[in-house]
Amino acid sequence: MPFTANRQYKAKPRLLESAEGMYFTSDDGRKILDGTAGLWCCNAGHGRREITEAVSRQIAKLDFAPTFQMGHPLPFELASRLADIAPAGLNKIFFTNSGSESADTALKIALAYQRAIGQSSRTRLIGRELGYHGVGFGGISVGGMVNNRRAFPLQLPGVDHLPHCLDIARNAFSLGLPEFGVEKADELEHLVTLHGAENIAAVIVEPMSGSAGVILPPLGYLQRLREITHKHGILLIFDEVITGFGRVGEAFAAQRWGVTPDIITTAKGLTNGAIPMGAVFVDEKIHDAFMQGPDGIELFHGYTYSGHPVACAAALASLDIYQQEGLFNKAIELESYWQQTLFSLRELPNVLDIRAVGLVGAVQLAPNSRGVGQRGYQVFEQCFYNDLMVRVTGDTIAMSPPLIVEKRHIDSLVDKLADAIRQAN
Ligand code: PXG
Repeated sequence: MPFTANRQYKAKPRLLESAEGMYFTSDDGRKILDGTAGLWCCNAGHGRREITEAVSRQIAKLDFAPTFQMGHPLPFELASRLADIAPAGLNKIFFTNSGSESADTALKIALAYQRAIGQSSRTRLIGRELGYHGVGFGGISVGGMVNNRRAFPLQLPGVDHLPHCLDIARNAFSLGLPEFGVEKADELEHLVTLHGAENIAAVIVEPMSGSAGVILPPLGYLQRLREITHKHGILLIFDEVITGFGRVGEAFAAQRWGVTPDIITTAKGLTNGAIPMGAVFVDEKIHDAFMQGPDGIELFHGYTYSGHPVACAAALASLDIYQQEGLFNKAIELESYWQQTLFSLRELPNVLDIRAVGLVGAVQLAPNSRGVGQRGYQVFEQCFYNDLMVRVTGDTIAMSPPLIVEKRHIDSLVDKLADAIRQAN
């Protein structure tokens, strides 16, 4: 099982059998409030009939079509729909099947682009401590979650990392983006001095770290990264696998926080989690650089299932729902209620920090004497038995409810979580 303590799980399994709207149903018939949109992906909630029908129509009409030197209409239609909601300029799209594939695809495009424009010495990639970019070798190399790297010492060479932005000492209980830490972006200048700008291809960061426990970008931080990357001819990649499709408001975090990168990686919410699919959004200038050389294959990269017809159908139906229901505005509309309600947990025992933006939140707990992660796991398990799904990473409980969430669900979520925190020891 992925990222699971297999033996613990098998001793005490947790099984989900169906899902509808804001709720899963477990094998023992309990309705479990989905506080995490599955794994940050079911942004329009579960069991959406429009997606089911689109998928079923498509699989009957064209179940598969090769996309190597061949095409079918749906990826083109989807790419143009996605370009319409993307930040200006990021209108060329490459389809993958997951966030991990999107991250590796983006890194490969960055390297190949630098070569294509005659900057072949630009081979270094810069990630960030505590970053998560999936589990491919590229992703774990630029990623910075130590447990995901430790057992796999053979990684990409020439990678370096910026410092992470978690600073509880200065920023605990910030409402929205934290005030302190913009200077963490200046570390990029140090890496440029150390390695030479002419050797650096790209910087990849999540605009907001999700997996590491919801680490928010300090005010001005993303702008500063953009300025420094521009100044030195380094591509900036935003990994929006979690933040894309409305999670922090607007379609992308790039728009919410007013910083346009050169490449955006996505997956998850692209199909509302219903069918695996990812998409890499690339600035037109990058695409155009590949179209200059001799006639032939411009990018030696792609997957059997790139632009899979059934996945495209799921994505198109998801986009329809997002747009018809105004779901990209929901995280902004509910942000202040979400923040205030979550912050009511502030006085509970062992709460070290609460972070919340858009419809994402985290409660960081103090570790107990049994070790790091023990209290967090206890709260996660207790939430599940309180009929609430949350995520746990270390001692941080992370939440990202579907964007169809209503105030009454937020109240219920916070009550159940409060109860689990009170019970933990
Ligand atoms: N980039 C980011 C920013 C992610 O959050 C990936 C890439 C990889 O996506 P795939 O589709 O290859 O898993 C992710 C995935 C969690 C959690 O609760 C987060 C992810 C996946 C599963 C659990 O922290 N993020």
